[in-house]
Amino acid sequence: MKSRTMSFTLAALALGLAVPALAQPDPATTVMMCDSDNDKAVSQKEWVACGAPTAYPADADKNHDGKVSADELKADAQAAPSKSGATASPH
Ligand SMILES: [Ca+2]
Repeated sequence: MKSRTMSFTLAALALGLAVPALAQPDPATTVMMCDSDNDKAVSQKEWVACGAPTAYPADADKNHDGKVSADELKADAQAAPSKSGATASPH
């Protein structure tokens, strides 16, 4: 029973360590890395193609143009920090 708990803890730790490391790039970097057609925004197709560690943030697409810009990602991350994997900070 104890070893099962330990395994779970290690798995959770591994996930906790891996995901923030990949999710950490700021919105501008994410857009720069995933924007393959250089329109300064990332479509769902581009998002998936660049292997983003989180699901495409469709709800960040505030102007509903089918892609998310760095500004939209930034606003979305600030609205829900836990969703992007970012650690909540006091500021
Ligand atoms: Ca948009």
